[in-house]
Amino acid sequence: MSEARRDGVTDGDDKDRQLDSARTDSNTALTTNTGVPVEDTDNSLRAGERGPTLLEDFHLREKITHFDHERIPERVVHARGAGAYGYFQVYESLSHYTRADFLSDPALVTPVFVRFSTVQGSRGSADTVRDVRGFATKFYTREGNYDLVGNNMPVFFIQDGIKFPDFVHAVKPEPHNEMPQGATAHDTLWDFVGLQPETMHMMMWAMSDRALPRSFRMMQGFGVHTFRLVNQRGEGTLVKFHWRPTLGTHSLVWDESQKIAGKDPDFHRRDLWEAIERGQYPEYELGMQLVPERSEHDFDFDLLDPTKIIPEEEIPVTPVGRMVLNRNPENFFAETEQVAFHTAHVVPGIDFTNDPLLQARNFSYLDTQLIRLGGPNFQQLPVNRPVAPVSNNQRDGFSQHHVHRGQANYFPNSLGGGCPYLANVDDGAYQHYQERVDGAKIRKRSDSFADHYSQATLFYNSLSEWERQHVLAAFRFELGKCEHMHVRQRVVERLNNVDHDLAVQVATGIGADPPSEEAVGNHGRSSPALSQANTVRDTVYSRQIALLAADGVDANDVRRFREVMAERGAVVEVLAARDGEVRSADGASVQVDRQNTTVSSVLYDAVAVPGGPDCATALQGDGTAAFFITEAFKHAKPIVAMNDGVDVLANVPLPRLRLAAPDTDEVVQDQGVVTHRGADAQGLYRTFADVLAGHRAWERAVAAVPA
Ligand code: HDE
Repeated sequence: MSEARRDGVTDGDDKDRQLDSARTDSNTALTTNTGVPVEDTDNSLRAGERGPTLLEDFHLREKITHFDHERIPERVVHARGAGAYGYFQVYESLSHYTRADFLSDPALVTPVFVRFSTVQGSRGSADTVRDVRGFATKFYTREGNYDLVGNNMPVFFIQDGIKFPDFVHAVKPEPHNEMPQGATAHDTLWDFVGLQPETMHMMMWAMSDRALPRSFRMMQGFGVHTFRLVNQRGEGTLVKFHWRPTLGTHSLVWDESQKIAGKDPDFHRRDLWEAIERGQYPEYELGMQLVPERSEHDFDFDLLDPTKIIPEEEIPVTPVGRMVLNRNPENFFAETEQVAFHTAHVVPGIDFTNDPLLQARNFSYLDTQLIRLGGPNFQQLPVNRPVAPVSNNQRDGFSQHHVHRGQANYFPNSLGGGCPYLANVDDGAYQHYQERVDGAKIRKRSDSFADHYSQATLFYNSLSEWERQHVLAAFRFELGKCEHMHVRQRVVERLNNVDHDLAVQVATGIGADPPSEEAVGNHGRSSPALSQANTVRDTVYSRQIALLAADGVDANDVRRFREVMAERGAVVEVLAARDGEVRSADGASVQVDRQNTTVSSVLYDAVAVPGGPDCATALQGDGTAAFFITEAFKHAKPIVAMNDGVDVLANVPLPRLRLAAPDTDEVVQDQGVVTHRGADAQGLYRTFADVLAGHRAWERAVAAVPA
């Protein structure tokens, strides 16, 4: 990474300055790990040119040994991830609710590191699989690290952490043959789901478009559990955390996701990295649903049950602050792989509730990190180190990096001057919320956790028609991959408790028996905030547009389209059959950004076809270009054609569309396909930008499109 960019972006960030002490550049002569210069790293030391290698070759042994130990265990879940640094700033003081310093001072800029992840697949799996996404944020506050370890869905599969190993075993690749990778579409998961009805609400989310985010920059984050804020007076307020991307919550479609998994398995990782390198920093707003302690029991579900949301129509989400991610890590392993998040990393003013899933998490993260990061000193790793001072008597262990001075390593002591001494509340000591608890030791789930279906139905009812179609298709796909008919059948019976019509339609698609009657009537309630149809749809910022070009292209069309889209923050890439440049109709050269065989329509948000008669003829005769357009159409992507480019659309295998006719100046928009012929294309650009801001033309009928 260039120094100039880093300096420009990160000046004044405590964490960045701290990381500087750990950054190294390999810009001297080659040395061993002990600093001895090396003159030959290609030939091992041997007895004679063709003789055996000598044990005394310390350089060979060190080099190979280090290599042999380069790998650490991957995370048991969330193994595949991508991270970025940035900052968080609260809008107004929340000191009424919490004593957390970073939430109390609007002038304070708190450095953060965020890691996004998939859950099921291993480190090398594809980004665009159908899965939940992790959204974990580490706030390096002045009072210590606070981790908000969330997901992009607001509920979870199970209610009690003791079920987590069972759930994860069921969802991971099957134990006998380690298949499938990065996929939930297999028997063991659905066997578990059918037998464990508390999964149903989350399964509705997992079968929805939420499981196919267009980008990490376009997905929500949720803390899932109900947490507790505690103010200076020790008063608690129950809270659910929400992250909302400023670009809106948008998704891919399933066929596209599967193809991207082959065309660019790093799709989300690359998108995050490139957006930050371009200076188009991902932004999220932090929101809170705040519930006074006295209202804890005012709901028809239990706030401690992590399979439930609080509908936003009941408790609105209050926007409280903003997070911007503006710096890529410099070393994937050192930072993104070694970062250690933990729900129990809290700061004064943030506390837990008795959610049984959260309680188990508070045990699990440290436990797993002890083995993953090789011992108890992983908080000393650069990415994990707090910017707050650390001072205690915890000593020794593998890879101890500190040289603790002094004789006293115990408390209380007089030999070390009584240090480290105990902090009091005024010094910012953490104090646990004094919740009254009283109960018999018992292994029993509360009856208030018993309703597994009402909110699954609420979610389904809240979706738009196209979202419901996607859910139906997802159930049919996933269950269609299950070999055991009884596994399919049991899930259908469960679905009948969510929505009878859905259960019947799923059953019909997978050869199962449709339930003959409703299990329970659909309660008919909905929560519009849950539908992606109601997300932000007014910006094309950072959207990727493929412009198809060939010799004879109208250079003006290319230049003006590029300029207008760039003004709006969209990125246009010129694709052609070969790298370098194409010749325009008037003999000028147009720079090609990518050879079209190295990319695919699935990697773009929209397609543009410029004018130029020869270009149009060439594109019509080019199967790659024709398929590009057809496939983009299939995936409901906006398509724009200018002048002779309109003829290309008329000649590729698309359903009948209304297109701009010759000798008219009309901008025609039909199912997200925008066309125009004429010199003044401002109206075309405007209409196209509106369609693109809407993400996809969901009204488009695509079933018959051969792509
Ligand atoms: Fe996690 N989870 N989890 N989880 N989780 C881990 O910790 C666990 C749960 C989440 O980018 C592990 O360091 C249990 C809910 C994220 O590094 C592990 C239970 C939510 C990440 C673990 C849950 C999450 C993890 C694996 C049920 C959303 C990735 C490696 C009681 C609110 C963090 C590690 C990163 C990672 C345990 C349920 C989110 C094994 C026992 C609910 C985003 O400790």
